[in-house]
Parts: sequence; structure tokens; C-alpha cells
Amino acid sequence: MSAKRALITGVTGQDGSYLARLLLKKGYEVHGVKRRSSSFNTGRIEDIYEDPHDPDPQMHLHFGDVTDATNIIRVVQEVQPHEVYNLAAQSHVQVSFETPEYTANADALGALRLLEAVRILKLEGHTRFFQASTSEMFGMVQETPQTETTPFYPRSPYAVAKLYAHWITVNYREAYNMHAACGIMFNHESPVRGETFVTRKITRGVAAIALGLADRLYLGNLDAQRDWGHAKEYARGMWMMLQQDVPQDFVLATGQVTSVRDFTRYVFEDAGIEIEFRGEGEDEKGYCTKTGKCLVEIDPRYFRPTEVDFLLGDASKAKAELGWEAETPVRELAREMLEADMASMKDGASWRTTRSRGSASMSPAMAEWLARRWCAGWETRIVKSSRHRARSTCANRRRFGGGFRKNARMR
Ligand code: NDP
Ligand code: GDR
Repeated sequence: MSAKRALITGVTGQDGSYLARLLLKKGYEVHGVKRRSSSFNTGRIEDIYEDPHDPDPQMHLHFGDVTDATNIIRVVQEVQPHEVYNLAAQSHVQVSFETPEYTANADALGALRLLEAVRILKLEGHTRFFQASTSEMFGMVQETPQTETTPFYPRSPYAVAKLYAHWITVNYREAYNMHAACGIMFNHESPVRGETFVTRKITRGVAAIALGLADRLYLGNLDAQRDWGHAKEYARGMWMMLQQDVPQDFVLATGQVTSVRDFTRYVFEDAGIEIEFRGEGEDEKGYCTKTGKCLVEIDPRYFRPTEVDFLLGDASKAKAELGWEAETPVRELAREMLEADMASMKDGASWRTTRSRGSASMSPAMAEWLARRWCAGWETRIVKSSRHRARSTCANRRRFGGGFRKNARMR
């Protein structure tokens, strides 16, 4: 029997990179949609990329963009996927306030374009569809914890766009009998989380401070509370949803909540630095209890026009019907992320260089580290090629050098 074909939009993102690995491991032929970019944007999937000239490649990349309907129709036509995972999105909540129209185009209409492509090509009976919905749709929460039946109250252009994508997916399921499912996913993180989301910003900032490359971390709302899980487990949940006979929507969450302040404290603690927060509101600061140095400060530019203060999910339905459960506690997740950032910076990945290369950047040490974790038990070919790339990236780093910036200041 020939392999199942999966099409992943957003394959170069955090979740796309975990999902692609999972599906390759399960024997799928994986097709990813990658945006044309003037700078490098495939860092997260570098080690699983296969040259099209290799015999029988299982991983294929297609240039594309979910804002371009003709491109999407052509890619779906070429691939004839058994499963489509729509992960492409402008996924930063704060950025959506600055780019609301683009966010609506990519995040709301992007889902519609894919669903329409499946319908236009008469693939409704062949193609299953997964939509990456978000806990942000609960926004100003109407009940706690949030479940599949909790009413939505979105609080950002991002959340409003995602709400459209969620409901249009439900509508296509009901109207055209499509196998379409939405995962209402609470925050999930990993060592390859985009560098401007708060968890990764903290682990990178603390690593830089611990190594003497930066002296302060600037954050926004320390009171915000989130239900943070590990991205690799959420990728597994996505796949599980599309293996069900009857398509349904599921909440994926850990059922545990942590504030930004506590997450920051945990990460410093793991780096061997105890901090205590003093002061109120915008004047609150985090001080090292040993040296008295101020290490964390509030910068109001990171406040959002409308904030989501608290999110806590109840994934009982996913546990009962999919057998899915979050496994990694937030402290373990934080430690894993810090460890990866420390390894990466210790290896000479410069603070400034990794920053300027954007969220997809990966240092040689991190590539090695991830290759070891991801590829344990996989074909050695992948490990070897990743090591080879890691070495050449390292050589380039040495060649081009790079300094560092004193303040861990980024969105
Ligand atoms: P990332 O921001 O890491 O990845 C987003 C991906 O979408 C990237 O590959 C990006 O490409 C791609 N993309 C952005 N715009 C377009 C476009 N117009 N056309 C094609 N591709 C595009 O997000 P995550 O991996 O964290 O999240 C995956 C999905 O899950 C997103 O839809 C997100 O909204 C949703 N989600 C995420 C949660 C989380 O906590 N991580 C929770 C709930 C939902 P490039 O690399 O070129 O930028
Ligand atoms: P979120 O993630 O908005 O929940 O969206 P993010 O990590 O950006 O923010 C979480 C909370 O932390 C507060 N915060 C800060 N956030 C950022 N980015 N930078 C800061 O300096 C900072 N200081 C405090 C925020 O105000 C917020 O309350 C993520 C994305 O992955 C979405 O795509 C996804 O849908 C949701 O998670 C679930």
C-alpha cells in the first residue's frame, strides 16, 4: 500500500516542525508549504529536509502562501493529500493589533481557501482537514476551566480571525460532510518556540543574563496566566483527531495554570539565580536576592490594548475519546527550553546574531541537541546530515562572528 500523504501549511513553524517529524516517523509522505523569504526560514526543519534528488524522498516542500488562493488550489491538486493540517498563521497576538488586515487574510481566509480548494477539487471524500484553533478564542473567559462548550469572547484581531477559521471549518463539516476537525489548543511551547513569545523570550533572556551576555529582561504583563504545555504532545493530538471515524473538535490543554511572573522565577531558579519581585504595577522589578541587581523590568510597550488575563483548559474530552493527555509539567518544559538556550549560547551563538536571524534561527549546538532528542532511534542518516549542517553552520558563525547586545529587550 502506498504511503498516506499529508499536507502541512506552516511547516516551518514550531508545530509544523514537530508534526512533520511525527508523520515521517509514522511512514507518511509529508508535503509542507513554505513561504518564499529573502532570509532563511527553514531552520526548524533543516535536519528532516530531503533533497528532491535523493532516491524516494518522503519530505517535500512547496512554495506557497495561504493568502494566495490559486497557489493553494494548485498545491492541493498536485499533492492530493489524505490529510491537510492548516497550521499557517500570523500567530503573534500583539502583532495582530498592528497588522489586523493581514492577520484576517492569513488566519481567517487562509482556512477558507484550503477548505474551498478541497471542495473545488472534489476531494471532500478523500481529504481530512485539521484546523489549528486557539484558546485565545475564549479571550475574556466566560467560565473556568474552558471546554469545547465554553462560549467564545475573542480579545484581539488574531483571536477574531481564528474564530472565523474555527466556525468556517465547523460549517464545511456540516454543510459538505467533510472530515474536518478543530483542535482548540492552549499555549504550547518548546525549545523551537518563536523567540518573541513570552516563554522563549524568558528562557533566552535568562540564558543570556546567566552567561553574562545581557543584564536585564524587559517584560509586559507579569500577572497574565496561561496553561502551558509541550508542543510535541499537541502535534500528536492533531494527528489523533484526524484518525477518528467521526470528526469533532477537541480542547488540548494541561489543566494547570502558571503566571508569567512565576514562569520567570522558575527559569531564573533553574539557571541558579534566585529573584524576588518588588514594587507595584509598571514599577514592579525582579531583583537577584544575592547581588541585589535588577534583572527584570516592566516595559509597557509589551502591554496589549485588550489583554487575555487568564486561560485554563479542560481536556477531559480529548482524554476520554482520543486517549490524549498532556504529559510535560510546566517546570520540566521551562527547564528543557532553558537548557537548549544555554547550550546554544554557550556554543558561541551570539545573542545579536540569533536575534537578528529571527524566530527560525537555530545555533549549531541547538541543532545538535535537537537532532539527538528528535532522532533518537531514527535513521542515522538524518542524525549525520544534521551534524554535518551543524558543523558548517558553526564554521559560518566563526567566520562571520557577531557580538551581543546588552539588554534582553525584544517583543
Ligand atoms: P508559528 O508562528 O511558529 O508558525 C506559523 C507558521 O505559519 C510558520 O511556518 C509561518 O511561516 C507560517 N505562515 C505564516 N503566515 C503564512 C502565510 N500567509 N502563508 C503560509 N504560511 C504562513 O506558530 P506555531 O507553530 O506556534 O502555531 C501553529 C498554529 O497553531 C498557528 O496557526 C497558531 O495560530 C496555532 N496555535 C498555536 C498555539 C501555540 O501555543 N503555539 C496555540 C493555539 C493555536 P514562516 O516560518 O515563513 O514565518
Ligand atoms: P499568547 O502568547 O498571546 O498567549 O499567544 P505570548 O507568549 O505572546 O503571551 C502570553 C502572555 O504573556 C504576556 N506577556 C508577554 N508576552 C510577550 N509576547 N512578550 C512579553 O514581553 C510579555 N510579557 C508578558 C502576554 O501579555 C500574554 O498575556 C500564544 C500564540 O502562540 C498564539 O498563536 C496562540 O493561539 C496562543 O498562544 C494560545
